[in-house]
Amino acid sequence: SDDRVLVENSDGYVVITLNRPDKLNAFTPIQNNSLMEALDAADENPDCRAIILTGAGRGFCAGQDLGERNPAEGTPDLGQTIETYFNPLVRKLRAIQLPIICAVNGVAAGAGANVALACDIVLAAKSAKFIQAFSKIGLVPDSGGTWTVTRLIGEARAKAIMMTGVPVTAETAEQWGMIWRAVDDGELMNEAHSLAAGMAKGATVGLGLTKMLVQASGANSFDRQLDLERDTQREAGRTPDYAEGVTAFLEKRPAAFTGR
Ligand code: T3D
Repeated sequence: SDDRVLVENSDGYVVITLNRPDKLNAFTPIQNNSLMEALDAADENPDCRAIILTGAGRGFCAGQDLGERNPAEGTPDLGQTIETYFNPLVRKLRAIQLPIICAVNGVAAGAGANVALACDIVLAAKSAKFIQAFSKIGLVPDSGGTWTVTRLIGEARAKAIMMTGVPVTAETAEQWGMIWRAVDDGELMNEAHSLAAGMAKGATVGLGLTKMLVQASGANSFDRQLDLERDTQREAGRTPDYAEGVTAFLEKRPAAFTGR
Protein backbone atom coordinates (compact mmCIF):
# COMPACT_ATOMS: atom_id res chain seq x y z
CA SER A 1 0.00 0.00 0.00
CA ASP A 2 1.06 3.65 -0.15
CA ASP A 3 0.14 6.99 1.39
CA ARG A 4 -3.08 7.26 -0.63
CA VAL A 5 -4.52 4.56 1.60
CA LEU A 6 -3.43 4.32 5.23
CA VAL A 7 -3.57 1.04 7.12
CA GLU A 8 -3.44 0.82 10.91
CA ASN A 9 -3.53 -2.43 12.84
CA SER A 10 -5.59 -2.30 15.98
CA ASP A 11 -6.39 -5.00 18.51
CA GLY A 12 -7.93 -7.69 16.29
CA TYR A 13 -8.99 -5.40 13.48
CA VAL A 14 -7.61 -3.13 10.78
CA VAL A 15 -8.49 0.49 9.96
CA ILE A 16 -8.19 1.44 6.29
CA THR A 17 -8.29 5.19 5.57
CA LEU A 18 -8.67 6.75 2.12
CA ASN A 19 -6.11 9.53 2.16
CA ARG A 20 -6.31 12.15 -0.58
CA PRO A 21 -8.20 14.68 1.52
CA ASP A 22 -7.60 17.67 -0.79
CA LYS A 23 -9.62 15.82 -3.47
CA LEU A 24 -12.16 14.46 -0.98
CA ASN A 25 -10.46 11.07 -1.44
CA ALA A 26 -11.76 10.72 -5.02
CA PHE A 27 -10.76 7.43 -6.66
CA THR A 28 -7.78 7.21 -8.95
CA PRO A 29 -6.61 3.85 -10.31
CA ILE A 30 -3.70 3.91 -7.85
CA GLN A 31 -5.92 4.63 -4.88
CA ASN A 32 -8.37 1.95 -5.96
CA ASN A 33 -5.56 -0.61 -6.31
CA SER A 34 -4.09 0.40 -2.95
CA LEU A 35 -7.48 -0.03 -1.32
CA MET A 36 -7.91 -3.48 -2.86
CA GLU A 37 -4.41 -4.48 -1.69
CA ALA A 38 -5.19 -3.25 1.83
CA LEU A 39 -8.44 -5.24 1.87
CA ASP A 40 -6.64 -8.38 0.64
CA ALA A 41 -3.94 -7.97 3.27
CA ALA A 42 -6.56 -7.60 6.02
CA ASP A 43 -8.45 -10.61 4.71
CA GLU A 44 -5.28 -12.74 4.66
CA ASN A 45 -4.10 -11.59 8.11
CA PRO A 46 -5.13 -14.27 10.62
CA ASP A 47 -5.14 -11.67 13.43
CA CYS A 48 -7.62 -9.44 11.61
CA ARG A 49 -11.23 -10.19 12.52
CA ALA A 50 -12.94 -6.98 11.36
CA ILE A 51 -12.23 -4.02 9.10
CA ILE A 52 -13.05 -0.32 9.41
CA LEU A 53 -13.08 1.73 6.20
CA THR A 54 -13.05 5.53 6.53
CA GLY A 55 -11.71 8.68 4.90
CA ALA A 56 -9.20 11.35 5.92
CA GLY A 57 -10.24 14.98 6.08
CA ARG A 58 -13.70 16.43 5.56
CA GLY A 59 -14.94 13.91 2.96
CA PHE A 60 -15.30 10.15 2.81
CA CYS A 61 -14.93 9.77 -0.97
CA ALA A 62 -16.15 11.85 -3.93
CA GLY A 63 -16.21 8.91 -6.38
CA GLN A 64 -14.16 8.71 -9.55
CA ASP A 65 -11.53 11.45 -9.80
CA LEU A 66 -12.99 13.56 -12.59
CA GLY A 67 -9.65 15.33 -12.99
CA GLU A 68 -8.66 12.21 -14.92
CA ARG A 69 -11.65 12.43 -17.24
CA ASN A 70 -11.13 15.23 -19.72
CA PRO A 71 -13.56 14.71 -22.62
CA ALA A 72 -11.45 17.08 -24.72
CA GLU A 73 -8.70 14.47 -24.57
CA GLY A 74 -11.07 11.63 -25.47
CA THR A 75 -13.29 9.54 -23.25
CA PRO A 76 -12.03 6.16 -22.11
CA ASP A 77 -14.33 3.14 -22.34
CA LEU A 78 -16.09 3.56 -18.99
CA GLY A 79 -17.31 -0.03 -19.14
CA GLN A 80 -13.66 -0.99 -19.00
CA THR A 81 -12.89 1.26 -16.02
CA ILE A 82 -15.88 -0.14 -14.15
CA GLU A 83 -14.76 -3.71 -14.91
CA THR A 84 -11.17 -2.96 -13.89
CA TYR A 85 -11.63 -0.79 -10.79
CA PHE A 86 -15.11 -0.43 -9.31
CA ASN A 87 -16.68 -3.85 -9.83
CA PRO A 88 -13.71 -5.75 -8.37
CA LEU A 89 -13.71 -3.42 -5.35
CA VAL A 90 -17.37 -3.87 -4.42
CA ARG A 91 -17.18 -7.60 -5.18
CA LYS A 92 -14.27 -7.81 -2.74
CA LEU A 93 -16.15 -5.92 0.00
CA ARG A 94 -18.93 -8.49 -0.22
CA ALA A 95 -16.69 -11.54 -0.65
CA ILE A 96 -14.45 -10.95 2.37
CA GLN A 97 -15.83 -13.09 5.18
CA LEU A 98 -15.20 -10.50 7.87
CA PRO A 99 -17.45 -7.69 9.10
CA ILE A 100 -16.59 -4.49 7.22
CA ILE A 101 -17.65 -1.35 9.06
CA CYS A 102 -17.75 1.84 7.04
CA ALA A 103 -17.33 5.05 9.05
CA VAL A 104 -18.56 7.72 6.65
CA ASN A 105 -16.82 10.81 8.02
CA GLY A 106 -18.10 13.27 5.40
CA VAL A 107 -19.58 13.51 1.94
CA ALA A 108 -19.82 10.23 0.01
CA ALA A 109 -20.60 10.92 -3.65
CA GLY A 110 -20.90 8.79 -6.78
CA ALA A 111 -18.94 5.57 -6.50
CA GLY A 112 -17.86 6.80 -3.06
CA ALA A 113 -21.45 6.55 -1.83
CA ASN A 114 -22.00 3.12 -3.31
CA VAL A 115 -18.71 1.74 -2.04
CA ALA A 116 -19.69 2.89 1.46
CA LEU A 117 -23.14 1.34 1.11
CA ALA A 118 -21.62 -1.96 -0.06
CA CYS A 119 -20.01 -2.37 3.39
CA ASP A 120 -21.70 -4.47 6.05
CA ILE A 121 -22.37 -1.95 8.79
CA VAL A 122 -22.44 1.71 7.82
CA LEU A 123 -22.08 4.47 10.41
CA ALA A 124 -22.15 8.06 9.26
CA ALA A 125 -21.27 11.34 10.92
CA LYS A 126 -24.35 13.55 11.18
CA SER A 127 -22.64 16.10 8.92
CA ALA A 128 -22.05 13.49 6.21
CA LYS A 129 -24.19 13.23 3.08
CA PHE A 130 -24.73 10.53 0.48
CA ILE A 131 -25.00 11.83 -3.07
CA GLN A 132 -25.87 9.72 -6.12
CA ALA A 133 -23.99 12.30 -8.17
CA PHE A 134 -23.95 10.32 -11.41
CA SER A 135 -27.00 11.94 -13.00
CA LYS A 136 -25.30 15.35 -12.79
CA ILE A 137 -22.65 14.20 -15.27
CA GLY A 138 -24.83 12.02 -17.49
CA LEU A 139 -23.83 8.69 -16.00
CA VAL A 140 -25.71 5.90 -14.29
CA PRO A 141 -25.12 4.80 -10.70
CA ASP A 142 -22.42 2.14 -10.48
CA SER A 143 -20.42 0.20 -7.91
CA GLY A 144 -23.51 -1.88 -7.26
CA GLY A 145 -25.65 1.09 -6.25
CA THR A 146 -28.67 0.25 -8.40
CA TRP A 147 -28.71 -3.16 -6.71
CA THR A 148 -27.62 -2.34 -3.16
CA VAL A 149 -29.42 0.95 -2.67
CA THR A 150 -32.63 -0.31 -4.29
CA ARG A 151 -32.69 -3.23 -1.85
CA LEU A 152 -31.93 -0.99 1.10
CA ILE A 153 -34.50 1.75 0.51
CA GLY A 154 -36.85 0.49 -2.23
CA GLU A 155 -37.42 1.60 -5.81
CA ALA A 156 -39.34 4.80 -5.03
CA ARG A 157 -36.58 6.40 -2.99
CA ALA A 158 -33.78 4.84 -5.02
CA LYS A 159 -35.05 6.24 -8.31
CA ALA A 160 -35.70 9.66 -6.78
CA ILE A 161 -32.25 10.09 -5.23
CA MET A 162 -30.54 8.69 -8.34
CA MET A 163 -32.47 10.83 -10.81
CA THR A 164 -32.23 14.06 -8.81
CA GLY A 165 -28.79 13.67 -7.25
CA VAL A 166 -30.22 15.25 -4.09
CA PRO A 167 -27.93 14.87 -1.07
CA VAL A 168 -29.26 12.45 1.54
CA THR A 169 -28.24 13.40 5.07
CA ALA A 170 -26.92 10.79 7.47
CA GLU A 171 -30.04 11.12 9.63
CA THR A 172 -32.37 10.60 6.66
CA ALA A 173 -30.21 7.67 5.55
CA GLU A 174 -30.68 6.15 9.00
CA GLN A 175 -34.45 6.75 8.98
CA TRP A 176 -34.71 5.09 5.57
CA GLY A 177 -32.64 2.09 6.57
CA MET A 178 -29.92 2.97 4.05
CA ILE A 179 -27.31 2.89 6.84
CA TRP A 180 -27.13 1.48 10.36
CA ARG A 181 -26.67 4.70 12.37
CA ALA A 182 -26.05 8.43 12.13
CA VAL A 183 -23.82 9.52 15.00
CA ASP A 184 -22.49 12.84 16.28
CA ASP A 185 -19.39 13.83 14.31
CA GLY A 186 -17.14 13.71 17.36
CA GLU A 187 -18.38 10.22 18.23
CA LEU A 188 -18.02 8.62 14.80
CA MET A 189 -14.62 7.01 15.19
CA ASN A 190 -15.19 6.01 18.83
CA GLU A 191 -18.37 4.29 17.74
CA ALA A 192 -16.65 2.58 14.79
CA HIS A 193 -13.77 1.38 16.97
CA SER A 194 -16.09 0.06 19.63
CA LEU A 195 -18.14 -1.84 17.03
CA ALA A 196 -15.00 -3.25 15.40
CA ALA A 197 -13.47 -4.21 18.75
CA GLY A 198 -16.68 -6.05 19.62
CA MET A 199 -16.68 -7.85 16.27
CA ALA A 200 -12.99 -8.70 16.70
CA LYS A 201 -13.84 -10.52 19.93
CA GLY A 202 -16.80 -12.28 18.31
CA ALA A 203 -17.30 -15.68 16.72
CA THR A 204 -15.63 -14.67 13.46
CA VAL A 205 -16.59 -17.73 11.42
CA GLY A 206 -20.25 -17.35 12.39
CA LEU A 207 -20.19 -13.63 11.60
CA GLY A 208 -18.64 -14.25 8.18
CA LEU A 209 -21.19 -16.96 7.43
CA THR A 210 -24.00 -14.63 8.53
CA LYS A 211 -22.77 -12.04 6.02
CA MET A 212 -22.77 -14.66 3.26
CA LEU A 213 -26.29 -15.86 4.15
CA VAL A 214 -27.81 -12.40 4.15
CA GLN A 215 -26.15 -11.61 0.82
CA ALA A 216 -27.29 -14.90 -0.71
CA SER A 217 -30.92 -14.26 0.25
CA GLY A 218 -31.49 -11.81 -2.62
CA ALA A 219 -31.11 -14.50 -5.25
CA ASN A 220 -32.80 -17.33 -3.36
CA SER A 221 -36.34 -18.53 -2.85
CA PHE A 222 -37.43 -18.90 0.77
CA ASP A 223 -37.07 -22.69 0.54
CA ARG A 224 -33.62 -22.50 -0.99
CA GLN A 225 -32.56 -20.06 1.73
CA LEU A 226 -33.84 -22.41 4.45
CA ASP A 227 -31.69 -25.16 2.95
CA LEU A 228 -28.71 -22.83 2.89
CA GLU A 229 -29.26 -21.86 6.54
CA ARG A 230 -29.41 -25.56 7.46
CA ASP A 231 -26.12 -26.29 5.70
CA THR A 232 -24.48 -23.18 7.11
CA GLN A 233 -25.66 -23.89 10.64
CA ARG A 234 -24.14 -27.37 10.30
CA GLU A 235 -20.83 -25.67 9.51
CA ALA A 236 -21.18 -23.11 12.33
CA GLY A 237 -22.05 -25.89 14.77
CA ARG A 238 -18.68 -27.50 14.11
CA THR A 239 -16.63 -24.45 15.09
CA PRO A 240 -14.70 -24.23 18.37
CA ASP A 241 -16.37 -20.85 18.94
CA TYR A 242 -19.79 -22.49 19.02
CA ALA A 243 -18.57 -24.98 21.64
CA GLU A 244 -17.08 -22.10 23.62
CA GLY A 245 -20.23 -19.97 23.28
CA VAL A 246 -22.53 -22.66 24.65
CA THR A 247 -20.09 -23.73 27.38
CA ALA A 248 -19.69 -20.11 28.50
CA PHE A 249 -23.46 -19.67 28.58
CA LEU A 250 -23.92 -22.77 30.69
CA GLU A 251 -21.12 -21.70 33.01
CA LYS A 252 -22.63 -18.20 33.25
CA ARG A 253 -19.43 -16.47 32.11
CA PRO A 254 -18.54 -14.34 29.07
CA ALA A 255 -17.43 -16.36 26.04
CA ALA A 256 -13.77 -16.16 25.03
CA PHE A 257 -14.02 -16.62 21.27
CA THR A 258 -10.87 -17.32 19.27
CA GLY A 259 -12.32 -16.58 15.85
CA ARG A 260 -12.23 -20.24 14.79
O1 T3D B 1 -15.21 7.48 -15.01
C1 T3D B 1 -15.42 6.30 -14.71
O2 T3D B 1 -14.50 5.47 -14.55
C2 T3D B 1 -16.83 5.85 -14.51
C3 T3D B 1 -17.08 5.67 -13.07
C4 T3D B 1 -17.72 6.62 -12.37
C5 T3D B 1 -17.91 6.51 -10.90
C6 T3D B 1 -18.25 7.83 -10.28
O3 T3D B 1 -18.02 7.97 -9.11
S1 T3D B 1 -18.97 9.05 -11.23
C7 T3D B 1 -19.29 10.35 -10.05
C8 T3D B 1 -18.05 11.18 -9.80
N1 T3D B 1 -18.21 12.06 -8.68
C9 T3D B 1 -18.91 13.18 -8.76
O4 T3D B 1 -19.51 13.53 -9.74
C10 T3D B 1 -18.87 14.10 -7.52
C11 T3D B 1 -18.09 15.34 -7.83
N2 T3D B 1 -17.94 16.16 -6.65
C12 T3D B 1 -18.91 16.95 -6.17
O5 T3D B 1 -20.01 16.99 -6.68
C13 T3D B 1 -18.57 17.78 -4.97
O6 T3D B 1 -17.17 17.90 -4.87
C14 T3D B 1 -19.12 17.18 -3.64
C15 T3D B 1 -20.64 17.33 -3.62
C16 T3D B 1 -18.71 15.72 -3.48
C17 T3D B 1 -18.53 17.99 -2.46
O7 T3D B 1 -18.77 19.36 -2.65
P1 T3D B 1 -18.00 20.45 -1.77
O8 T3D B 1 -18.53 21.78 -2.19
O9 T3D B 1 -18.08 20.05 -0.35
O10 T3D B 1 -16.45 20.30 -2.18
P2 T3D B 1 -15.74 20.81 -3.52
O11 T3D B 1 -15.23 22.17 -3.34
O12 T3D B 1 -16.60 20.53 -4.69
O13 T3D B 1 -14.50 19.77 -3.61
C18 T3D B 1 -13.30 19.97 -2.86
C19 T3D B 1 -12.15 19.64 -3.77
O14 T3D B 1 -12.22 18.28 -4.17
C20 T3D B 1 -12.17 20.46 -5.05
O15 T3D B 1 -10.82 20.61 -5.47
P3 T3D B 1 -10.16 22.07 -5.56
O16 T3D B 1 -11.02 22.90 -6.45
O17 T3D B 1 -10.17 22.56 -4.14
O18 T3D B 1 -8.80 21.79 -6.09
C21 T3D B 1 -12.86 19.53 -5.99
O19 T3D B 1 -12.58 19.78 -7.33
C22 T3D B 1 -12.28 18.20 -5.58
N3 T3D B 1 -13.16 17.09 -5.98
C23 T3D B 1 -14.34 16.77 -5.45
N4 T3D B 1 -14.84 15.71 -6.06
C24 T3D B 1 -13.95 15.36 -7.01
C25 T3D B 1 -12.87 16.24 -6.96
N5 T3D B 1 -11.84 16.16 -7.78
C26 T3D B 1 -11.86 15.17 -8.70
N6 T3D B 1 -12.87 14.28 -8.78
C27 T3D B 1 -13.92 14.33 -7.98
N7 T3D B 1 -14.88 13.41 -8.06
